Amino acid sequence: MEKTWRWFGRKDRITLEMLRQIGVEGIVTALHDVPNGEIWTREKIRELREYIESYGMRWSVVESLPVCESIKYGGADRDMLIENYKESLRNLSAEGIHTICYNFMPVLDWARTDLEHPNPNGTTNLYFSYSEFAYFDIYIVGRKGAREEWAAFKVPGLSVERDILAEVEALKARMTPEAEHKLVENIIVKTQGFVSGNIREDDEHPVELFRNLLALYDGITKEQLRENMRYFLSAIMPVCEECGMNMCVHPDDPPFPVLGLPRIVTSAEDIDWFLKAVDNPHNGLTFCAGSLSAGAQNNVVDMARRFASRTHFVHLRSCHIFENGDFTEASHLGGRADLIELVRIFEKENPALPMRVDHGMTMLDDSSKGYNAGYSFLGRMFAMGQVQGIMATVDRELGIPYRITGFYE
Ligand code: DNO
Repeated sequence: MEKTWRWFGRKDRITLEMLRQIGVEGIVTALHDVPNGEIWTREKIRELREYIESYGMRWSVVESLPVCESIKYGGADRDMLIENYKESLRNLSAEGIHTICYNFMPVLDWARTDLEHPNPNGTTNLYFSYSEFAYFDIYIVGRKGAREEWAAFKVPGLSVERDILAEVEALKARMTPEAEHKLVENIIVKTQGFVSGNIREDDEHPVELFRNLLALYDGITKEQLRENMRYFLSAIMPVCEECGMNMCVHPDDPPFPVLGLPRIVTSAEDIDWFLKAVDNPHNGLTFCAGSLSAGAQNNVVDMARRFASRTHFVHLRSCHIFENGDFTEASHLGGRADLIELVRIFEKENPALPMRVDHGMTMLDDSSKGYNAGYSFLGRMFAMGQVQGIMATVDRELGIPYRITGFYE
């Protein structure tokens, strides 16, 4: 696979010069300063592409070309927004970029409750706790019907009994305003802005904004959301065919419904649905092993075998699910995702497939640097080293040449 790295543009503290030294071949990025829904112009795309190329790398993948909420819930202006999307696709293709990662998650791009959960070795990782999430839902957002839903809650994919409401009350007894503020920051602020999500770090009333966003989806069922995804994909496929664009949807993270919102890219059944609903090779998947492995229902290796031929982009990361269903991000050599087997599957399928190491632990100096949540430098570099080792070993096994970049050979 092509070794790529998610880079957040010129403002990223992690520079292209640093990435050149650690074996990165391709860059995954976006025009983060263009508001969602606006057309990405050729000039802006070219300027960033040339900057990346001046460091000896290429712009391999766009992550993300965001799909506006209105396209997701089927608002009055969706056709206009889809036209803009098509224009951006044409412009990207004219500049030689042909792989587009996007998501179809309503409101919240991804969710964690703790961004600095300690590992036994003193590093930290991202963490998802059901009871903290339920507390946020019931007591901070105050969503109608939340309490009833949590009363009937079953941990997805596991047969463990859990009285979430009792856990939420226990949390409430020891909650402080600071801890409450932190929960808001973790769930809807710090994880969102930098990925072109709906809420930015400087929004003054994030919870209010969030409630308004949730309201847009009143009455939108899973079936309706699926229809809206089918509508969007059918509309853009002719442009994708005409200019050789590969669309690859990112799975929902975490892969289960949250806050009463439907989620439609969570499991093998879901993936099978959207691939068949618009059965075109340009309609494909970002195989995010981390997001998929956070769902106990998912056998990630089986899914990779099944969907490899429609996978256009790979995210390598792995999750550990605790007995009560909470999950955290595991070592890239451990957890549920079996990255060694995944590398074998994808290297056999297509050695040119772009792959990036996803989320790394925060280790050593990382914590003082203020990196985006999940996107540390040393932790990700450590994972990148592990993945390069896996790739070199698997490639030798398979008789595929492994590319070492930056050294005399
Ligand atoms: C989080 C990322 C997501 C992803 C988008 C793709 O770390 O994996 O924000 O980039 O969902 O559209």
